[in-house]
Amino acid sequence: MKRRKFIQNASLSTFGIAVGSSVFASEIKKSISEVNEILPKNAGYPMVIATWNVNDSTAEAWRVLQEGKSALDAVEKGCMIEEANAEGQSVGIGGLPDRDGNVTLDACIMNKEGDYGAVVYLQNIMHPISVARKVMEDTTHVILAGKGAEQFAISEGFEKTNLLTEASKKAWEEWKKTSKYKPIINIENHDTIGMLAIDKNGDISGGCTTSGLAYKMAGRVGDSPIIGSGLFIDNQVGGATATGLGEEVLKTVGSFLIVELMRQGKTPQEACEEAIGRIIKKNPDFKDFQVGYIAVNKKGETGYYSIHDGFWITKYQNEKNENIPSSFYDKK
Ligand code: SD4
Repeated sequence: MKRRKFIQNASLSTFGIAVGSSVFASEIKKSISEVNEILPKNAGYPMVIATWNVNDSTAEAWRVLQEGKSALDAVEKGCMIEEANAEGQSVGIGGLPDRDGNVTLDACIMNKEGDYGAVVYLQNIMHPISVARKVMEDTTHVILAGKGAEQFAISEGFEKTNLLTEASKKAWEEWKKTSKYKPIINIENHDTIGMLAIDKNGDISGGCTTSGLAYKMAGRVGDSPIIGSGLFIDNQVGGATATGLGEEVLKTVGSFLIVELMRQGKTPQEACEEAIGRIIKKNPDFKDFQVGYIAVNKKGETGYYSIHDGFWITKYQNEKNENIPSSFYDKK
């Protein structure tokens, strides 16, 4: 019925254009809105999904997508919100330092062409995600580390910033009293930000940014900036990103695994569950650490899964910016 009405209106509109009448112009508008009604709703994109409860980040990415910009722009801008949030102690400024008191940041970004850029062990720069993008777009390399990454950032106009806030310094001084290294599960319900977006053209990009594990050894690099581990995008298939104990994600190349499982026909949810399953199989001691994955396929269908309770994701899709608790393996 609707389709017939649309066809009638469409032919009226064609005539309207010919005679230039405003009555017929309004018919054109009506017809366009009816086309939109007929086309499948919930195509799944544009959309953004991120690890943890980061509504401001997903809202920013969504805003960028609504401007018609690329998924790459969206994930960069979305990640930057958390990097600049001094209250968050696991990303960007305010991140908890390594055991020597230095805040060192890891980040990477991937675009729809499968290009990749990353910075590891970057100090004194607030937006590692943007430096990673510059590495991808303006150099012939894919990863820059430490001092070299910092020098590159400064040469690109990034400002030097002290990333160790009073709160993080205090927490580190408290930790030093025992100096016991133990990964903290679901730190303050907010952790590494991994973000995946699909723009209006259906193209996928992703970003991942973190200060890594609190009180890590100096020089330690986690999964977040490493292609295939903390993040992987294949624009033909989908994308995945990780949070949690990076060593375990690295050993199972988790994000690449998830994308390959989706390529073989698994849903994003099934793929995330299998990637967590691989970690569990290797680790009888899985009770002591957390890993969480999120994934999206080309249709905008999503999946998320973690080892333990407490992992949340934020999804902005179909005009709704939602925090959703992830399902998890360890039901106790
Ligand atoms: C890392 N995966 O450096 C990151 C940090 C993280 O829980 O997500 N911590 O291992």
